[in-house]
Amino acid sequence: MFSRFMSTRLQVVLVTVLLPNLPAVSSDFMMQVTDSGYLNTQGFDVMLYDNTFHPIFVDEKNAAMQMILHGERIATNGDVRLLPTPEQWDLVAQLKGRQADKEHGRLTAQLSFPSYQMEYRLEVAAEPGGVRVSVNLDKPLPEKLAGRAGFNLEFLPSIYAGKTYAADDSVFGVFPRSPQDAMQKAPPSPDDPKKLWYQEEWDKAKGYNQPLSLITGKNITFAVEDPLHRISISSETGPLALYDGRNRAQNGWFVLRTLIPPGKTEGAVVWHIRPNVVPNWTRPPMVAHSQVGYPPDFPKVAVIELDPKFDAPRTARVLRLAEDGSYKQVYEGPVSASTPWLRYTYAKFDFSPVKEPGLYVIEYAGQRTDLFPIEKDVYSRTWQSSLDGYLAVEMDHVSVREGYRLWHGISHLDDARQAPPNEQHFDGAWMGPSTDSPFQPGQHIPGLNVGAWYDAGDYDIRAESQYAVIEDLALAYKEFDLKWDELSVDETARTVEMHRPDGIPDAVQQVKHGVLGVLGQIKAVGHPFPEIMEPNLREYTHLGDAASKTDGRIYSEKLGPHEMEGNFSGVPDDRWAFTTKEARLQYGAAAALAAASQALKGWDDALAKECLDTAVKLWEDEHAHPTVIQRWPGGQVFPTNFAEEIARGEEWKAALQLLIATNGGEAYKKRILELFPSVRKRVGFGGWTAVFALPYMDADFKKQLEEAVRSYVTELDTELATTPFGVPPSVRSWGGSLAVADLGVRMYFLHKAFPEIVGTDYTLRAANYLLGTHPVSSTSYVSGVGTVSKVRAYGNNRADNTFIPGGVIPGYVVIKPDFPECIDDFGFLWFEDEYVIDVASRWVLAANAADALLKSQSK
Ligand SMILES: [Ca+2]
Ligand SMILES: [Ca+2]
Ligand SMILES: [Ca+2]
Repeated sequence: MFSRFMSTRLQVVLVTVLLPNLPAVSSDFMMQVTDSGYLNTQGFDVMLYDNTFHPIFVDEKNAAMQMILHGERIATNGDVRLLPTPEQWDLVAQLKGRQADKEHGRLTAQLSFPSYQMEYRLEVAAEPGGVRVSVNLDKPLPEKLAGRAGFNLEFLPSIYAGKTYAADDSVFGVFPRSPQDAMQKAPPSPDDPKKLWYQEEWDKAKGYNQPLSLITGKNITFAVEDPLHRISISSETGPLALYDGRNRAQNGWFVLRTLIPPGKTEGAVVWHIRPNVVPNWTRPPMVAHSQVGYPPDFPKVAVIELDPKFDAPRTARVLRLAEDGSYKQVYEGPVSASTPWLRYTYAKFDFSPVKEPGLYVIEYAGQRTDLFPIEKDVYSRTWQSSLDGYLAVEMDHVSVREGYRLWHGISHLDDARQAPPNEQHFDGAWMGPSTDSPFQPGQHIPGLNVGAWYDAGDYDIRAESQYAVIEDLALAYKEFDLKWDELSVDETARTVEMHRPDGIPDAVQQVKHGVLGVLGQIKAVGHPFPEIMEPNLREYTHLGDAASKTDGRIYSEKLGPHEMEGNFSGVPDDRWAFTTKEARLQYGAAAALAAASQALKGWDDALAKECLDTAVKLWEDEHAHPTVIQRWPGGQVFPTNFAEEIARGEEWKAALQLLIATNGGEAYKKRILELFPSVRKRVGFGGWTAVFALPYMDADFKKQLEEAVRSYVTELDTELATTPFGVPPSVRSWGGSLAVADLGVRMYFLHKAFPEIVGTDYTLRAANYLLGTHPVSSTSYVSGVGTVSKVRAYGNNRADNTFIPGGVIPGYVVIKPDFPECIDDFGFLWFEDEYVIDVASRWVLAANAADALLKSQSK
């Protein structure tokens, strides 16, 4: 078999590395099962199925057996898989149960592949110096799975690429920076269970190839030279083979694997894992601070994240950088007592007394932070990249150029074809039994190739995020007089040029770009609709210039697969339009268009009028002929009351924007009064926007809102007091940046309306959080903003391991049960790294809010 003999390019001579004086290595530790149910020794943890594969996205690189070594999650997805390098949608086992046995120091999971009648027990047991991992089958391996089922464990490429490996003391090499392996056919067996249609289609399109292994052996050590990441694995059963998952997909990891042999049941695969655990290792403290710095006369509080076992000094110092490059201590102050949260504890260092403008670092426990300024107006340059950088790059149906660089050409000129009824699509898109559209399934719908933004790290157009961006930017323009102009936008020529002012505010041009997309849908099919989405996974996974994703020509079934004729081609690569009519979108679009009409006034009066007229019409249509609420994206039929609640929330937004846009229209005012009793019960969830109605309402309305805000603030303070950073913690499966930006925006407007009840600190805290004062690391979540920011992120250029200026990442998540994670130098975990357009637009608002508070208080 191809492996070490053909990989001569990887056989490098290991240079003797002179290691610094490191503590002796402990090899006889014995791990214990913690109260929260995983195996632990100081410096090393093993979890088993605290995190499961995702029901829709399947493999998120956060499931099954996982290992955390010296504070980093080095390995994931430890379980039986049917391919050497499985991808996102490939088959995973079903978890039936799991136990943590404290007495025997053992984690167990019961699993099965029902379609193959294969059941087994995965066991991870403490043994001196590491763990024993075993796969124990109920019955011998089904014949169909011979040579296919094996135990896989995936290692994080950002740690191991460029580091060494050694096998059986005879094969040595370096993990490659990019995948370099020969591929071989790995066709499925004809009686494999049927996959979802789009998976089948994609598998066929890609071809059934798998990489050959880099090396094989019975004992393999990774990162021989690196005491913090060195780990040895030996197999008691079949050989270990190391594969590079990136040969198949850019988000692949390095996979170590042993095949399950035929005929065996108990102990079919047995591994012994021996990490190098530095004795008494403690995680260095992480000093979280704002990467853009602090204004002189405002509170300055760094949050210090501590390993509970770390001997934490009680004071920290602030040093000022002089122009000759020397550092001079200007302040030393106490560090507060620390409070526990998840696996770490958190202390605060208040250095508000430091006020002199300058460049500073915080020094704590022998380490220095990144440099940050103290100066006035620290927030004044924090949001522009999100508007004229990231959101510009996301503009669909135009080309976007920056200096010599073309970010992308004119994309999706062939939008879009009518999606068929009853279409269950990937990524949650779904079409019900009726298309609600005058077009035939598969027919081209003209007029959809204008405006709109790519939704996130992918390229679809999703209604809710479009509306949110339009509303955010329209509000930002109005509230903060956002005249920033660095983009040239020509919708007729379909060109956008960065760093080239054209006399029109960029916020206005972005709002216009958004409404062109929304109006295009309404004009084409009669109503706004949920989604324009790639037809297949090959396009969905496309990375690179979106203009090359489709051929830009309208599909014609009269043409052969390689034929083109004028503007038509025989390639069915045009995106699908999911055209369901839904109440939440009728109102959502009305709200966005009414908001846009206010921003466009004076810049494009005809379009402003069209926006308002269309919004009024949507409102009136929906009131005269309410859309039956019966479904939700993804096709699930949600409880009526939930769908109803969502629709009423959108109706509230529409009423509010129409009230403002019509300067107090009676119909909207009446509806606002009807909805208000329920809306004021959810101040934190959109209810706060009632402040925008105040100019049109009486004193009683204001009084009711004031009472609601008063009790909301009490609740919020109690809730936030339990968190180390004073903002909503990120405890779901996707990082919580949006919730924090939203807090910043919400509390700014509430402060303006009720300054006696709501202070300014929430908004500044929210901004400081996104700019670095958060768990895990002090890296700014706004790419390119601040001294150190996230520069490997899940934008559509992620294959280049890079970032889009102004994109805002979701930020840390909690790897269950207690490990907060946001990996700095890796951008392929969507739940930590993926930019989404409405997070960027919310940041434009939140950052301007912080800036405005600063300016108003410095006067
Ligand atoms: Ca998407
Ligand atoms: Ca402009
Ligand atoms: Ca096409």
